[in-house]
Amino acid sequence: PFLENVVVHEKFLNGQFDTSFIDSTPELFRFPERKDRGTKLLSYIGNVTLNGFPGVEKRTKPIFVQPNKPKIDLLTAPLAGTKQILDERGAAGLVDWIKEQEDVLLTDTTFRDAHQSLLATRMRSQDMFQIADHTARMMHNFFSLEMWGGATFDVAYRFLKEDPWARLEKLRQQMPNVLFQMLLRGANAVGYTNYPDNLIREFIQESATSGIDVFRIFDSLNWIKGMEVAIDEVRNTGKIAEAAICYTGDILDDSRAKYTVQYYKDMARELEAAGAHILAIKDMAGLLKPEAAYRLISELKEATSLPIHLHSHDTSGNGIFLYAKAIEAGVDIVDTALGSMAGLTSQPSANSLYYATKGGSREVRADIEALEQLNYYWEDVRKYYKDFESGMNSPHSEIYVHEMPGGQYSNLQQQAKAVGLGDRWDEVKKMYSRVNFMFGDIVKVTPSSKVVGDMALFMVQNDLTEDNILERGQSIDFPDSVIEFFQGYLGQPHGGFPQDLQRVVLKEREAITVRPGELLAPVDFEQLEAELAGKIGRAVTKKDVLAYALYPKVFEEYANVYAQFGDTSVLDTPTFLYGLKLGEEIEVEIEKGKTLIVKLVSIGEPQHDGTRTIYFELNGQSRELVIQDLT
Ligand code: 3PY
Ligand code: ZN
Repeated sequence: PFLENVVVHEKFLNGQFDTSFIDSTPELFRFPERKDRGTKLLSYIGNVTLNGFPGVEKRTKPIFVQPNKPKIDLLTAPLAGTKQILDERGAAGLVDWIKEQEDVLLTDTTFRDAHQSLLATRMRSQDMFQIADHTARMMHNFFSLEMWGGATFDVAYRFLKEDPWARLEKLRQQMPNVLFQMLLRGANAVGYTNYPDNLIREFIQESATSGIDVFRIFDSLNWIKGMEVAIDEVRNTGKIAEAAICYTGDILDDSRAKYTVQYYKDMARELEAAGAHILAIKDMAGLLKPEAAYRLISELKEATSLPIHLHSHDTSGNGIFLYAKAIEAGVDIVDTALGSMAGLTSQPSANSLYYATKGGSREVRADIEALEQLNYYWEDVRKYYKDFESGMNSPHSEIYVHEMPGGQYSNLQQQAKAVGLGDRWDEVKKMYSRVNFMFGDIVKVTPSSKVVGDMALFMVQNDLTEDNILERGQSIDFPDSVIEFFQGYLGQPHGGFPQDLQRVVLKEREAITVRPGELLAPVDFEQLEAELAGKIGRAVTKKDVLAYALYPKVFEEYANVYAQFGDTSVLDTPTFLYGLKLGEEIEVEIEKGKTLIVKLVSIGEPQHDGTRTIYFELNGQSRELVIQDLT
């Protein structure tokens, strides 16, 4: 508009103007190349077609069936559910309501832990959006949907190049009736290290405003101090603080004297005193044996008046039996996944549990027909992510030995492959168990489990054993996460650190014993916003700033990729992971009512500079793009 006004200006037309400033400042006229959304998407598709997607074997795009969606009426609003109970009666009212229920309530983890545990957290928002309207109608009687937090926040930015906040907000619009639940790692939020208190508080506020109702809060060492700030802030938002005990060891094994029933009862009482609305038993690795569950839940019911919510993983194959015993002992809510996303390192199947409790004194509340139909959808979608499957295809009772969390199994395996230890995976698993005992038998859940995993990889890579570590470790630089752990930056483990190993790892560094949040300077959000805006050259939102504060590098990288390719979350998953086949045409809805039709016409020969020209049609018009061939 400025230039258009200039050229029609009277003085300009009469030649009465002076352009010396313009002539002497050419830098003002170097505009960044502004690419439209269509071109950016073509550029992404061209790149992934030529160069593949990290972690996906490069091959011709497989033929996938269109995921089978239930044929139901989506025009009728979903029935009211637990979300309305919370909104109408508040947190305390919801807790009373839970206690009044006779049958067993379910939390569905399909949108979070199930794919974190089976598919290295790679499930894209698009696949959730496609089924969310159905889910709201067909699972309206669930207690909650665990659909955010844990590793999904980080992985969304890091690997999927999409915004987890946008996932939350859109799902919230699509599913207004069932409580949304997230996993929050206490003082580690959704990251791998302790953060300043004000960042934890802001993150919780923003999550609550964006749609989270139930915050499952845990500390990776069961250190209550690491959970207090989060519990307090969740209470400030009026949402539900579900505080978790992380279950480790084996209460039935007298030789594992560190984690006894008494230990868990004491912890439950402390969590109740700290303000928990619900008590979660977070059995992140699936170590809780059926008889142990019966005993633990019976005793916890005596120790506190809180409703009990059990989370487990089916790695051993004992999940349904374990839940049956927990139900007998009076558990209020259990976590399940839809059948085709359940089992093994994921949660036990809701569908199976429904039948397992049928005819008993406490049945599971679910509409089995609906669950079976939704199953088909996820069965088809899961095939997209085949390359991220862990390869585990039968129950592993060895979980009782290595104690690796379900959410870690497929992720650590990817990490092992990435450092060239893919074929020594068995050794890594054994080492994982040894490292646990070297560390003093600790709770292993993110991020403490990551420290154990990093150390196990490091020891296998460097041929270290528990016998030579103290001696050889003197001259070795340990992984950063291991150093941070022994410095006390993840908090204090029950029973303290093994001092010999701590000395070897830390060398001249000091360890702390206070809560890291007491030492960390508060985040200056304004300064961070300015810094980020400078880096990415666009207006930033509060959500961006929070993500940047949590993971500066990951967020910056995401923002750069976004600037280059635009919003790739709108692509269907096969295209996102494999690109297009020659002659293939797809439709991409870039916003409501705005669809692009993209066709890959041909791929040119490689040029001497390593590029190729890719010929597309975009809405019927020819488009050529020069893309670097990195293969
Ligand atoms: C996470 O913290 O991501 C977990 O799922 C821990 O079990
Ligand atoms: Zn889990």
